[in-house]
Amino acid sequence: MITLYGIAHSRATRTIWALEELGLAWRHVPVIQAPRMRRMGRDPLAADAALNTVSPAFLRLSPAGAIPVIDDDGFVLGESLAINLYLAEKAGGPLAPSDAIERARMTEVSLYAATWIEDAALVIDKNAEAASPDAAALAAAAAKLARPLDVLEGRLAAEGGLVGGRFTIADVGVAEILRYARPATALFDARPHLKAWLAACQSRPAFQKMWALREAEVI
Ligand SMILES: N[C@@H](CCC(=O)N[C@@H](CS)C(=O)NCC(=O)O)C(=O)O
Repeated sequence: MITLYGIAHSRATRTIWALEELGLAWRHVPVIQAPRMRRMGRDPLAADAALNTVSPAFLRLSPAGAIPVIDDDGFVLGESLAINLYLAEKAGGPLAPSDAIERARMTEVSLYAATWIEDAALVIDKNAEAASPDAAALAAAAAKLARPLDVLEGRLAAEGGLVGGRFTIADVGVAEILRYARPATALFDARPHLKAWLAACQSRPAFQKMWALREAEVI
């Protein structure tokens, strides 16, 4: 049985979505982010604090102190995109790489999204929720995203998918990274293949199930 550590208001969405896509049995241990607790005025090191990313028990499991983490019968793994690639290979089927080239392509696009897209996309996400959005930061983030989003748009237009012309585990991670940028609608209106691809990803039953779990989550 796979145990997933991490609340659904975190990058654990990627793992929950993947687990649901792959039909793997899992149980949920909702570890909360310590910074989120502090923002809510709760002390993460208090004796009665909920399990969180600075709890000694969690740090013993994962010294990185970040969620998500999985424990698959004693195999402990962090980093959401690595977790998802592992889960897909474990489950097999069309979401998994069929050979070394597909594995490399999935790794490539996952790392591309994590290193070239995620930070700027998070700026958009944070500002979308802010009482006074930072217009300069938003413009800089949109400018930084132009080339990487063009790269994905080109790949989708040419190949009909990110890897292998089909929905794979790489789509889960990349779609969840791009979700942070979604409030910047002009970025997607200018890239119709990317916009349609993200909508198709988010219409999948496994995404919807993950989203319902997240919406129902009490933090
Ligand atoms: N690259 C990591 C990032 C993990 C990460 O930053 N997780 C955040 C929540 S989304 C976290 O655990 N923050 C807790 C903390 O900073 O104490 C991944 O994709 O898994």
